[in-house]
Amino acid sequence: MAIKISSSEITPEHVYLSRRKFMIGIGALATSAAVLSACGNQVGSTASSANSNEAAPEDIKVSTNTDELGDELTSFSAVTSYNNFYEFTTSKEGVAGMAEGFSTSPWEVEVGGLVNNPKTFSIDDLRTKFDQEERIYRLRCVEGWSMVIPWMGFSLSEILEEVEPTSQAKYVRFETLYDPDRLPGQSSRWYDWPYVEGLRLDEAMNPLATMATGLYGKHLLPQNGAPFRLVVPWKYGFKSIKSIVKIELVDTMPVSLWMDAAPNEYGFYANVNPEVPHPRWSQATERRIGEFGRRDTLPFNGYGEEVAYLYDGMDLRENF
Ligand SMILES: Nc1nc2c(c(=O)[nH]1)N[C@H]1C(S)=C(S)[C@@H](COP(=O)(O)O)O[C@H]1N2
Ligand SMILES: [Mo]
Repeated sequence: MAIKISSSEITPEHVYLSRRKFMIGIGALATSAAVLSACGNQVGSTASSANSNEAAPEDIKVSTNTDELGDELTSFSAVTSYNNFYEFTTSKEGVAGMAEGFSTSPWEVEVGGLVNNPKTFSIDDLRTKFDQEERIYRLRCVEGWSMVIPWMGFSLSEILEEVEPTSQAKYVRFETLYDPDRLPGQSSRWYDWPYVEGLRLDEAMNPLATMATGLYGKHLLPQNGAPFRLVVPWKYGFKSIKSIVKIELVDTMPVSLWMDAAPNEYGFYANVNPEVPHPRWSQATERRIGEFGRRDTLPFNGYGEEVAYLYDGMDLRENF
């Protein structure tokens, strides 16, 4: 079954930027209008292989076909062919092709900053030192679409316990590989590369905050953030930063790539919240890839029991 995703249902994250960035963009790019409309067209095109299992390899393994709410897993082919990964391209259907052959070995992840015991892990360390579990989570993109993905990985807290944050550490800052030769999207001047994301330390210590090394029982493919990415299931998908090379404990709130690009649109917390619209569209409903129609978006993406305590007493409209 092929599904169509129309541009009216899915608004791309990248089409509008803050006024400041927009002015820089116009100066840098004489053809900015053409670039914007080209991006719009790409998003409106068909995700032809989404939810078709035809291309699924033999070795994909899952223990169950649903998540804890009974929602069906999104097909392997949709999870690996409809992606946001701007280091390759802003075309969701284009990422997999562009990312093919991206080399992830050797790969090292430096964990340091305000810690007693800084460490550099190879990807083999990360796959063998920490028990890899299947973790089935919903991924809700800020654009209004979602998937259910069977990740392989372990809690971020396990790495943090190894490096021992000091009492000054308040936030965790993550960085994607910066290498424009291998990640051609990093030549785009619209964004301040590398991709950066962050969590408050107590959010990072919540067991749902996951470091993923695989999905469907296989190592991650490049389009999904190989070899090592963050998965924060209660926050919009852009917090789940891909292809991480650096994790740093810091004392001030990190500025993410999206906060830098459009601070009025993308906040630090980015908790999934149907009651707080994005400035340009509602967040009340979402399109589950592979389904027709829309379903209601759940507060904290359905993980409120596990995470709502983190925000007790906070105004989640102000801290969006
Ligand atoms: N480095 C990096 N990480 C990223 C992105 C990106 O462009 N670059 N896109 C984010 C967005 S917007 C989403 S919705 C998810 C998509 O993850 P998936 O393609 O594995 O489904 O990755 C997030 N992590
Ligand atoms: Mo996203």
